[in-house]
Amino acid sequence: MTRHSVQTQPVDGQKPGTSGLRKKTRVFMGAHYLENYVQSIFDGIGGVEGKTLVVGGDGRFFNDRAIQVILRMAEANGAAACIVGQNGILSTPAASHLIRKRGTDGGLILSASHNPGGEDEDFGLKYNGPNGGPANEGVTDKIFARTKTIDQYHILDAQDVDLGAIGTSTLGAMTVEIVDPVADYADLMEQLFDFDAIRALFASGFRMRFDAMHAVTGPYATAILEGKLGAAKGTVVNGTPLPDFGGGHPDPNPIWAKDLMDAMFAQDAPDFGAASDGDGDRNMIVGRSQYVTPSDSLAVLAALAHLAPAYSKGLAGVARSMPTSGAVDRVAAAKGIECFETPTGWKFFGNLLDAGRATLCGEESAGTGSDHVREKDGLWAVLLWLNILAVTRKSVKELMNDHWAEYGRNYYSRHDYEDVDAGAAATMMDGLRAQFGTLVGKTFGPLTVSSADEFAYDDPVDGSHSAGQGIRIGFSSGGRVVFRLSGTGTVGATVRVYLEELETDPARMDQDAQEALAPIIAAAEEIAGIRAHTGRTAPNVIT
Ligand code: G16
Repeated sequence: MTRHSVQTQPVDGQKPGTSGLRKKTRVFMGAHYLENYVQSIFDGIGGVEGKTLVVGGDGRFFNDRAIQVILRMAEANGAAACIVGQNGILSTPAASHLIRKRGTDGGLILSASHNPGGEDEDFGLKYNGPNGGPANEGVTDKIFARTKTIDQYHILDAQDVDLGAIGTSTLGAMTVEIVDPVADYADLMEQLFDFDAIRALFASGFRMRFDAMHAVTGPYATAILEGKLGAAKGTVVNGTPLPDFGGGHPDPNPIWAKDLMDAMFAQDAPDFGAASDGDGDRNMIVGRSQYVTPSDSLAVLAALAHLAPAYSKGLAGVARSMPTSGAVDRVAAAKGIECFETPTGWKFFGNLLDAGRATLCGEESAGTGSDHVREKDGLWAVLLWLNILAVTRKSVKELMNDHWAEYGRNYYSRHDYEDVDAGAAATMMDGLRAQFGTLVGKTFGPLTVSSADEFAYDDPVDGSHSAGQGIRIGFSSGGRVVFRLSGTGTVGATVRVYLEELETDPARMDQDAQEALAPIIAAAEEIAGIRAHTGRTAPNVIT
């Protein structure tokens, strides 16, 4: 086995987005592309000499090939050891846990999350630091800077490592440890939640459907729900991870998890439904005939987390991304705990979690998590819901109605315009910025604008400043609209329009969300000119 230093030159567009670098799989498969990025990560974090890294991914097409390259490059860069999930599999939260539990120097997670997988679809790679969380902007800036100057990478000339065989071997001078991807994670869940209570719930005849969407949570959900908690066989559907996710779009929302929605709104619907995404960090919660928005889910979990053993002493604080609804703010206010509003991206929660300022965090994009790891965690959210259902023995519908009666209801919806011309999207955003000075006081139907600005964040822990994090327009009704460009798309621009209206009248808690939001939707169009700019008459995806 010999080590090589390969001469290379920078390639364009290796700027990590909201969650690492995401590109078409064929781009990652192109000459030197993956190698350049891996070397840039290694260089950007100050080298990996003597370090131990966790490596794993969501099993999508190219996952296994890319891991072989990463292992050979880690060796050639002097890494001491890599801990790899069996067959290259690790859900994002399981990777985060492993990094923390084993005290490693971080890890490389291969995933494009909820984006489709396959040779013609998407691939991604990100670095998580020793705290188990996504690298902060200071680190990703260094990685990006290196992609622009890179002139060589180092790689070992060697045979493939057998990723299927659990145990320890060596690759050159580096130790490679292949671990069961589920075991440590399942143990952690058992420490956090009352498994006896959940077991009793299932034993009482409670029925559940968990749609793993042919993505990474299948083995985790099967082992925990069916294996440890006694849910009936067949509770987990689409439970085998496939390189192309069965041709589906592993994004747990009512559009892409339509089969689950149909099952939950059918006559013989189970009591509880849930789904997770490509890499297992997102979740969707749905009761019998009751969809729960991610923003509402965060609020309910914040209100009732104390029913689970790990959170029985209450929460230090909560945090949500700016476009997430204010439902959780109302819970925090009632409980007298701090509530933080951060930019979109899980990395912004890291400091708050590390500092013990926030215990629970969540985002409208179907991510919820706590300080047990430093990533959002789909199955964790499902288990916390199960723990709450087991203790209260209420239905999801009853829990939601109780919640809205107590705290008010934040009607919420997100309208996405995907693959829009990037220039047109930027022009639309500039057009909004140009109106900041004149919007306040203007009326749109029944609504009066009360504020208009672009969100910027000063991290309360390290003082770092993040600007340009989404345009928000508030209305005196308590409603608002937020405009933001996605940081995770791989083609063109995706315009996200986040719509929210607060309802505190108990007689008006049962409306259809799109109807309740109709005045805000109309105002958003009038202010931004979405149709004219995007050339679209309607959003591609409404969640
Ligand atoms: C990633 C981040 C999330 C963030 C989401 C936003 O999700 O991890 O924290 O909310 O991106 O996506 P966008 O920029 O497209 O709105 P994931 O699940 O793709 O890793």
